[in-house]
Amino acid sequence: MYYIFVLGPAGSGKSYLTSALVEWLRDHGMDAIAVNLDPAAEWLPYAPDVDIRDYVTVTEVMRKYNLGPNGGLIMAVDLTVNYIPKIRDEIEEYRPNYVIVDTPGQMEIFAFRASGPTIIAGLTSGSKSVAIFLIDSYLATRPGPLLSMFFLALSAALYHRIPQLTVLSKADILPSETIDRIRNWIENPELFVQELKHDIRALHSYIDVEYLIESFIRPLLSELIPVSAITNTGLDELYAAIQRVLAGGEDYLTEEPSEKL
Ligand SMILES: Nc1nc2c(ncn2[C@@H]2O[C@H](COP(=O)(O)OP(=O)(O)O)[C@@H](O)[C@H]2O)c(=O)[nH]1
Ligand SMILES: [Mg+2]
Repeated sequence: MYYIFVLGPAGSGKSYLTSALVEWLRDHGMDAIAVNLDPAAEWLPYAPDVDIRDYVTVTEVMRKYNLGPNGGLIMAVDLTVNYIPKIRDEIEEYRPNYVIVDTPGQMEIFAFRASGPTIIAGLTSGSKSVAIFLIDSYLATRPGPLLSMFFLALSAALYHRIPQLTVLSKADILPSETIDRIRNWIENPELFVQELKHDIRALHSYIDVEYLIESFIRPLLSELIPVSAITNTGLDELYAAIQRVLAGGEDYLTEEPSEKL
């Protein structure tokens, strides 16, 4: 059983990608289940097989503890830790090949507080896992906002400590030349730095951007995989990258049958 955690800022496309990835895996003959860990989700683009909202919802928590929406979400995510054993039991009953985990909309509450990494470690103990960090195409066309997203991706990886892939989500909104330009930035950071210096003039006078990129961002971001959850473009490339992390490039489809024997 392999875990895939879908992470990214609010609105970056986590729930849509969860939906598309589960469908894609099923269409390719694998048993995949979708787990919703967002206690604030009102509507999801997929039917979750396992759902934290069966145990905790933000509305209940807000009422019970007299909290506003932000306090309610923090409390609800913290309370999720108590339900890990139950959620694990539910997941194990399905005996899936892949468990795709959709995480709370507000990633700072999930990824940057103790409860998020505790939930990830508690769910995956003994299973291989990978995180997919989504960078929204809307924020990737200019070097400045893209750099902020790189930092966010790096910060998330430092907290959860499982291997992480970086995805350019909603790639269908960008022309292919723009995607090529962004990918070129990743492959040639000196180009990225040049354009970044035009984009954020104030930055390079006191921060050594080349050093930051080469030392911190490049090792994490060896590739940026453009994916669309609307057209399904890039899901095959994403799957190949997931394979490289989880199964060392072996074709899992033929190497290891479903545990449902
Ligand atoms: N064009 C386009 N829009 C998308 C895609 N994925 C998600 N969206 C839109 O982005 C919005 C936020 O997506 P959602 O998955 O709910 O984001 P989340 O908060 O990260 O879970 C939704 O209203 C979708 O319509 C995509 O691949 N392409
Ligand atoms: Mg969502």
